Amino acid sequence: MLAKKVAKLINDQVTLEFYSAYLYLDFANYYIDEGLDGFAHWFEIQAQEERDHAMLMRTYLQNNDVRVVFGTIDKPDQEYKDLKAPLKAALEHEQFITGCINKIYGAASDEKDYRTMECFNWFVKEQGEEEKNVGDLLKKFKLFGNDPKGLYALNQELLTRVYAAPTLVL
Ligand code: OFO
Repeated sequence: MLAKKVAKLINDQVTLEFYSAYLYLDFANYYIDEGLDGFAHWFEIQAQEERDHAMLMRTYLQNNDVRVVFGTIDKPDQEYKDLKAPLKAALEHEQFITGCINKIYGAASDEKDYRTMECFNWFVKEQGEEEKNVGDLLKKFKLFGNDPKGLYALNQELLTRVYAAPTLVL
């Protein structure tokens, strides 16, 4: 059985992962509107991964006999002042989510809940990857995004991103 505190943190995280998907789709909406289909595509795949995370955590709770209760998904209400703004917001959001995942891991560790720690090792690593991916994209944008040809090439590169299903086995 999972400790109540650990179960609640994971349950809340399910909603946050769905919010992450919603936020990234909002970024995609913005880029579609700006004519940047590659940037939109990149965030649509990102959103798919976030939905996967939510579903994995949901299944993990259910496998451990925890009743999952969905929370309210907040409205993404950001105003994007320029093309770089969603990239910066994405990095900040990933850093925030890393803090949430670390909190779950820390609570599991306090409870000597080795099963949850084992499962969340994957999410800890995944957050490292996601911070790097969006951080790298932000760097590229800063280098090439202000030149129309550079922006076009970057947009084309982002169109090639391929969705990969999560490797975590519960
Ligand atoms: Fe859910 O992986 Fe980042 O946020």
